[in-house]
Amino acid sequence: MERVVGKARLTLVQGDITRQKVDVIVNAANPGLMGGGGVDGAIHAAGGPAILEECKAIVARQGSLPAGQAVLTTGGRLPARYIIHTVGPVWRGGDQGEPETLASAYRESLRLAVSRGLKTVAFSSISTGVYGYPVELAARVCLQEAARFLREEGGVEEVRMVLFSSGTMRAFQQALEELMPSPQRWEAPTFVWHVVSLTIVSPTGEARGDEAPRKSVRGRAGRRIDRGRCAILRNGT
Ligand code: AR6
Repeated sequence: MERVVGKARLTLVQGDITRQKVDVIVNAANPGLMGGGGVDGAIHAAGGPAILEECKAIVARQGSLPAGQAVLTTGGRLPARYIIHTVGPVWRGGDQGEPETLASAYRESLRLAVSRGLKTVAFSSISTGVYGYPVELAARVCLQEAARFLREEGGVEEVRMVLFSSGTMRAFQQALEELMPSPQRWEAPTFVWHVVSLTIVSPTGEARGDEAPRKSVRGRAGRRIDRGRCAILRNGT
């Protein structure tokens, strides 16, 4: 599923973020940046020890990473060149600033990508696993912030949401459809209602020698059409 926003593509794919061939993938990390379970564990396992080495150096330099912020490391052995590590909020019921912190995690990750000239960015669904953020709510926050960023700030070519499970994929599809409905499709009922066909009726049917022509015929909906006139009929009426 895909939408064009500004000059960029906003895409949803179901899959494994460690296999994405993009400039940078975004990890759902924790403040200590020491790896963990979920997508964080998968990224460290697939990318190798160089990632943890850089994470340790970052923490030694600037301390632990607050929720809503983002830092960049090598992609190690991953197909992606770099990894952005961001920390999402732990869900505590929704009135502890969770939506703002989650939006900040996406925004700061995108700003970091732009500042490093990285054009294709693949995100995991931040906070919706161990951190317990309800995915239907998180999907809306994520897509709203990504769309706002692409419209108002820009600088990337693709924001790709990589959703691991079919349930997460469905939640994001629904949120995207609500936020940016797909253009009307040319399906039969729509076609009937939207296309007005010009039907020119020859009122006499065929010319039949010197036989007196009929004065009128009936249109498809039984409407009378007089000789020498044409009628515009709405399909199906
Ligand atoms: N590719 C894409 N998405 C994945 C993958 C994968 N390989 N594996 C899991 N997911 P989580 P959080 C999805 O728990 O909620 C870690 O221990 C997963 O299905 O990884 O932000 C960190 O160290 C879910 O939809 O991240 C932190 O301590 C989404 O990734 C804590 O968990 C996020 O789930 C962060 O929790």
